[in-house]
Amino acid sequence: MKFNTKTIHGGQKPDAAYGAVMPPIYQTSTYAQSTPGGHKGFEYSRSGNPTRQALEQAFASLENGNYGLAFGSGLAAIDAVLKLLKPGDEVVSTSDIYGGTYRLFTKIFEDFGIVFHFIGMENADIIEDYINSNTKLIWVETPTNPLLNIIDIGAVAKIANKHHILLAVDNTFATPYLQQPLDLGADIVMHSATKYLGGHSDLVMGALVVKDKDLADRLCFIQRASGAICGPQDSFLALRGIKTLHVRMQRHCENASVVATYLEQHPKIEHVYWPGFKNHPNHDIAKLQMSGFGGMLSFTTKGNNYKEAIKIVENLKVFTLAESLGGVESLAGHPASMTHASIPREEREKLGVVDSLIRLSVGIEDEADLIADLEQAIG
Ligand code: P1T
Repeated sequence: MKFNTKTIHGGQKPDAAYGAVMPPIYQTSTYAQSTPGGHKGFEYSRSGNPTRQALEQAFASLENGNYGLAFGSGLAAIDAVLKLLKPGDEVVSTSDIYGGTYRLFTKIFEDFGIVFHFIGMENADIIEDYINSNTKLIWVETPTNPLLNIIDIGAVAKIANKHHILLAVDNTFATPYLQQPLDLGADIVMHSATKYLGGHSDLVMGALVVKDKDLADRLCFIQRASGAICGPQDSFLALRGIKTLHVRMQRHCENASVVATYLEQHPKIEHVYWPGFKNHPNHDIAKLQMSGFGGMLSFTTKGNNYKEAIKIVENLKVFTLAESLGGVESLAGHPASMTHASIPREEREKLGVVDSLIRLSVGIEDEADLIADLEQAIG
């Protein structure tokens, strides 16, 4: 099945009971048993729920995996991956990552004895310098949040494979429409399904997809034992959102390209971070491993003035000033004070998350309205 058909049919068949075309919302915590253990495949909704199961199969289908798992948030999904580890284990992670991921790693899992190395991975070879016999996981986010760096998943997978280390890729920004990390050699693909997969800013959810049965069993055990699952209503909403993923992503990519090109020539703009530009440091890798450049971009204004950046995001009218991304509506954010505030200033600025950085999640509105809004806000 081609991707644009999988979004609509992947993992979904008409419901066995009445032929409902959309998986019904099985709003139940438990299931009748005829005798202890005598059930019809579901016994308790933390362990499994038919609506969630349909969604998990859809996740697996989109990412060319064999097993999908749905969680109550993206961070709950990341938390489950980290629970594969033991005290003393080491993780090599992309340095430019979502602030909440950094906070989970450094404020929770470091206390449990996991050691993290945060490094720029634009040149994958550098990863080997941080690998030792304790290294168990490489965590990659690409494109990165918020600076749209691109990491060569295939090159990192070769290193992970050579050293028998798990490779997990946060595919939130790209979505499986643009990039399929399992096909490039990753072991685990992770999503904040809150974003493009859901697509309508109406739910918070996480996803994991893997190919390997043993890994799936271990993650499934963690999902059930820790219990950070999503409910049937949200599962239904995500299934509905996924049906238009391909058409939404097409428009997100087109609009982001128009906005990036507009900002690039604006006299008040210092730099535009967007992997579609030929002079983006890893444009060639983006072109190879992604089928488009996505709907996200960031930019800085000349003079790196905090107050000016805040004025711009406050002045926007079609773009809404808000955390999050990936919905049909355009959002603007100020990473240093919002999504990445949990990264210490010094670390943040070293990465490039400076005071004048503004991040845009370009929605699927008419491009003329988006440009006019930026024009009046930037001045
Ligand atoms: O918010 P949650 O569903 O828990 O997902 C966390 C997460 C993980 N990975 C990436 C790349 C993310 O962007 C996020 C969440 N990000 C935002 C809320 C944001 O505005 O950047």
